[in-house]
Amino acid sequence: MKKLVLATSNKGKVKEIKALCKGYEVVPYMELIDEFEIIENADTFKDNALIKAKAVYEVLDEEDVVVMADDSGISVDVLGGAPGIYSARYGGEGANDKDNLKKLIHAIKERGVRHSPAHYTAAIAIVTKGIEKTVHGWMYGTAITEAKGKGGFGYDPIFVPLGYDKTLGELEEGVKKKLSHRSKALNLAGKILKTL
Ligand code: ITT
Repeated sequence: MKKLVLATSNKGKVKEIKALCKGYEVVPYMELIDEFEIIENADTFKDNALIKAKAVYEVLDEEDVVVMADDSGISVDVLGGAPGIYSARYGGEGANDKDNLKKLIHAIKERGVRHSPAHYTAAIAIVTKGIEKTVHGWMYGTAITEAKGKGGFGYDPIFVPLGYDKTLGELEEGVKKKLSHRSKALNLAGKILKTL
C-alpha cells in the first residue's frame, strides 16, 4: 500500500483523512520525525497548505515520499469572512478548539444576530519529487450561537450544514464524511495521487 505522510498535528484532521483515504497507508509526520514548528504566514489556504507539505517533505529528505497537508478554516458571513485562514489561532496564541469556539460564538452575538451563513474551506497540498499540487473543497451552511453535540472537532458543534437542522457535532459521522470541505478536496486529491 502506498504511504502518504500527513503534514499535520491536528488529530481531528488525521482521523478524518485516514477514514477517507482507505487505499493508502496514512502516516502523520510526527510518527516519523519529531514535531517541529511550521510558520503558516501565507494569506491563502492554498499557500499555507503548500508551506506545510513542503516543510515536511524537505525535513523528511526522502525523494519518493508523498506528503499531503490540509489547511482549512471556517468563514462566517456576518463577520466578513472571519476567522478564515486564522481559524486555528482565532482565540489567540495557544488557543484550543474550545477557546476558538467560544470567541466565534461571542463575535457572532456581538453583531446582534443568533446565526449567520458560513462555510468551511479546505485546501489540500500534495508534494513529492518534482510535484506541488493543490485542490480545494467547500461546505456551506449556518453558524449558530449555541454549541451542540460532541462529534467532529473544531467549530463543528456550531455548524449546521445546508439541508440539515442539526450541527456537525450532533449528526452522525457519515454525514460529514459525505459532505465536508475535506472530503470534497480529498476526492480531487485522490485523482492526483493515482497519477503519481
Ligand atoms: P495543522 O496546521 O497542523 O494541520 P491546525 O489545526 O493548525 O493543524 P489549520 O491551520 O488548517 O490547522 O487550522 C484549521 C482550523 O480550522 C482548525 O484548528 C479548526 O479549528 C478549523 N477547522 C478546519 N476544518 C474543520 C472541520 O472539519 N471541522 C471543524 N473545524 C475545522
